Amino acid sequence: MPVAAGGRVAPGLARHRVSPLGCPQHRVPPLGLTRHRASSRGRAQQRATPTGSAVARRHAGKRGAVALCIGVALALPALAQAPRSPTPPTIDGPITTVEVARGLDHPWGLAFLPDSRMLVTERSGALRLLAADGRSRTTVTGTPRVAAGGQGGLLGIALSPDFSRDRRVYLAFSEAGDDGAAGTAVARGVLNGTRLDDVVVIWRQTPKIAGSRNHWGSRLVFGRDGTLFVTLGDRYVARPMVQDLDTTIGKVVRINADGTIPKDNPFVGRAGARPEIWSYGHRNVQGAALDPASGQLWTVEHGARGGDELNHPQAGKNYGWPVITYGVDYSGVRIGEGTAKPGMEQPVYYWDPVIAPSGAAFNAGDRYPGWKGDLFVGSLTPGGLVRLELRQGEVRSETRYLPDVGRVRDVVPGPDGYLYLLTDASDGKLLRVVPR
Ligand SMILES: [Ca+2]
Repeated sequence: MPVAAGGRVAPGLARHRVSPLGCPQHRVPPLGLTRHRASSRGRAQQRATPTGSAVARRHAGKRGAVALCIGVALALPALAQAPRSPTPPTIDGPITTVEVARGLDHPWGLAFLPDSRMLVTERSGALRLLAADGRSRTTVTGTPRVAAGGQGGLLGIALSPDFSRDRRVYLAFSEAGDDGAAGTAVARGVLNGTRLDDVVVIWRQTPKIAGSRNHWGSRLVFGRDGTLFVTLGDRYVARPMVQDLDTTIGKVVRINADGTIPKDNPFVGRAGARPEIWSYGHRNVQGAALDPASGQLWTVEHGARGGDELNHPQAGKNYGWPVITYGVDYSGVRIGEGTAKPGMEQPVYYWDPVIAPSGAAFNAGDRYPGWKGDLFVGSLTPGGLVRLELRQGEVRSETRYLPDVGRVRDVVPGPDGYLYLLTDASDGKLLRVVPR
């Protein structure tokens, strides 16, 4: 397939699936796609040209169903298609890792205190406080009771932007409800030595869902204005609620640091919509980071098979799940209506095969020459660290590193300018990423 060397994304040549109409997902050769600069997002849009349609017709002539499908597609206004990862090979170098700590039980989230000690959440429910050198640790008491199991437990963590004064720690976790139901929730408390005081749940996903222990989302990211983004999942069995604005299933929400609702949220005052919703149509967002240059939110989302996505969620927009997606169910069954639909956003970029992304961070430091401003994403499967070079809101290239590091659950910049990783294992590690 048309993959440029070195993982460079070949604009307009990425493999595309026909069609916006929900026709069967026949793979077709490149349709002579051209790119048009999106007006507001700076993102490329692509549509079939007459040259492309000739290619398409030639191909489609092989099968009547395909011809019909493409013919109908070309007769309608073109819909944007996102660039697909060229699936570059994982390379050994120019970075490696130094082990800072090990013996962490499925660590999920990492936050650095101002004195360089580290808080690490473990999925089973423990919050560990590690010395700056990683060699000793204590368990923080007073943490909320979590519904651990499946993918759920103690998950994302963030410190208050004003932590040095208020000592507040924010935790995302799976919270039990009635009759076996559970949902993602956000608690905050005050770190006092090795104890969390004044713990209060400031926000709860609604409704709580029974019959699933998966898809909790759960990254916490503070915006520059002090509001808190909480990324969520579709709870696996609640897919029909993702497009329903009266739930917070499959949403990114934005709340104030005390759990109240920012007055400038996009659905404030709209009947039948939850006012905390920032964006919707998400499947399971386990990576999120604020671009240090723009202050805007970027998210990385677990898709179904072939549908992992990089998004740049904007206020009030619909990111499509489960109506549009590049993925199919792991059973092979199609999902939704196709890959594009008016009123629904395309991802900035998607992965097929998937990388099972978890954790994302922009590199703002100077430790890695030439990589300033790049977005790093953890991969659970196949594992390792993915670097995305971004340019004007588009992915310019993708490179994959650390072939032997295993499942990466979180990626966090340290106060020393290095990136730190958590690996997802019963003997999970905290690793510093260093140039080789
Ligand atoms: Ca999407």
